[in-house]
Amino acid sequence: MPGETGNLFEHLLSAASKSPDQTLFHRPDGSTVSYSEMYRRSGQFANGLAALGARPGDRLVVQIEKSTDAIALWLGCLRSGIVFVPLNTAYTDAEVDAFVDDADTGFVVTTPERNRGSTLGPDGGGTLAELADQQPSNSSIIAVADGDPAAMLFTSGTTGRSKGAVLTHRGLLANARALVEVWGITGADHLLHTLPVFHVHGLFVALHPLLLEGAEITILSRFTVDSVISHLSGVSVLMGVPTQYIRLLDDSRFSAELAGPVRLFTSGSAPMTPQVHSRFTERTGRTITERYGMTECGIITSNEPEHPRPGTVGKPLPQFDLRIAADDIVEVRGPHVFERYWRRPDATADAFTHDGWFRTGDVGALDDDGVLTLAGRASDLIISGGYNIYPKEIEQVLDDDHQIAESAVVGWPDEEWGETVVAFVVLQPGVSDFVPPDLSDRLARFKHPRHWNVIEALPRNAMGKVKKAELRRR
Ligand code: MCA
Ligand code: AMP
Repeated sequence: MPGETGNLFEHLLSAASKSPDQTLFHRPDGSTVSYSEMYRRSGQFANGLAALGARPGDRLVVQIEKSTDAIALWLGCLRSGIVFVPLNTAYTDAEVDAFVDDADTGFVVTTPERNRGSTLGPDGGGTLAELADQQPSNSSIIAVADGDPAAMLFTSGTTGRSKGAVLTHRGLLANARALVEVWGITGADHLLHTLPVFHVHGLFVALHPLLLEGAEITILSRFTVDSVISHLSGVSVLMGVPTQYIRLLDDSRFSAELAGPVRLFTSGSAPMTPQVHSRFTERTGRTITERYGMTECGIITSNEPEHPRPGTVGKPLPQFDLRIAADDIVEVRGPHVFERYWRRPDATADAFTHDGWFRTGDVGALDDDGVLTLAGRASDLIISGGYNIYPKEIEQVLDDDHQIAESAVVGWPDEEWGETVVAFVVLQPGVSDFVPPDLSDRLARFKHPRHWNVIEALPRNAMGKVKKAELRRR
């Protein structure tokens, strides 16, 4: 039965019929893509995927560089009911294979260099783009029920191995609409898009509210300080993670004159320290609107751009109910929240309370005005530069090394990255000269430990659990 909200695609590209010539994307080389061109390109991808045999409900795993064609592919999946499964471009082949297995699909798109399925290059080259080039641009927009999946993003939630969080058309639309309201996004806005498009932050938060309103986006293939500085003038919105703002502040060219005209700066995915908030305000005279999100829910809370309270993550978005449980964990409920982990009913059941609240795993407190302050996380999760890193995954790889008897991985505070990965290893008997193992085939570079400590024994509590807090204190 068709749902009330319908296919998210129709909402995101409504500007294509209202004002077809309106520019959607500006590329750094000066070329543009209008809303109606994006509409047609997504139709070509939808037809290309159908020609390959993909049907509604099939999962399409994509590990591709950021480009306007990558976004057209996402929109093409939406209109044809194919579930988009984006992966970090830093993942190794071994990591990608595990996700493809879990997603249980034969439909995989990678860059031409990887060539592990259909390919799509950064500038729209490669076999899938060529196949799309030959397709008609009109394709039907399938009717979806409210709970139908639009995308699946792998995340480890609060603990354990990666699970696919199934995100629905309805949930993504509810979150995008709420952000339009809270951040006052209009068709007059122009966003500078610097984030990767394989996470909720870059793929949904930084795109959907702008698309809903028919706004413009300058799309950078990746974040560099130089490219932000050269494209900031003329834009009204910048969204980023703390590491990006820290890098901008470390460059003297990032000035009040440059930042002044930007209407809205937002930050999230990792905590922003009070020092960075104040450095930003001292330099630019402006404030950063900090917000809090999670793959399973999109954005949960945000400061109000007009009245930001640095150090807090603001109030729940419209239609979100938020409460603090007895153990101080933030729990949320509402149409934005995901429905299930892919084929993991056990993990889904564990993630929700018996009365239907999602347990975020973040520890926080609400003040009398309903403003949330986060105090950390209940798990050992490390957040480095906005990427989540699970100690257990690294420990398992380290423990396979012939030199290592056992290992423990912790996050260590770092000015630029927020946290950085530190490994403690106990050596096998007889090993005296430890050489950090080559992890390049098994773990993406951003997960590799940056510091190694050889210790006699891991500190454990009475239950045998490694005392990570004690390791961090060392
Ligand atoms: C890159 N490297 C990293 C990271 N990124 N190391 C640790 N943590 C990282 N996050 C390493 C590379 O492995 C490489 O190491 C070296 O840094 C340079 O790599 P490069 O690709 O040039 O890095 P970069 O382009 O400068 O990347 C930094 C970055 C990036 C721009 C801050 O990490 C980034 O885009 N982060 C944003 C992540 C994000 O969007 N998160 C949202 C998820 P070596 O030199 O050793 O080879 S959370 C979410 O979606 C929720 C809903 C939310 O709240 O938003
Ligand atoms: P992910 O699972 O990649 O979606 O990351 C979500 C996690 O990022 C949340 O559970 C929080 O721990 C963290 N996070 C997101 N935004 C913020 C923020 N503004 N301050 C502190 N932590 C944040």
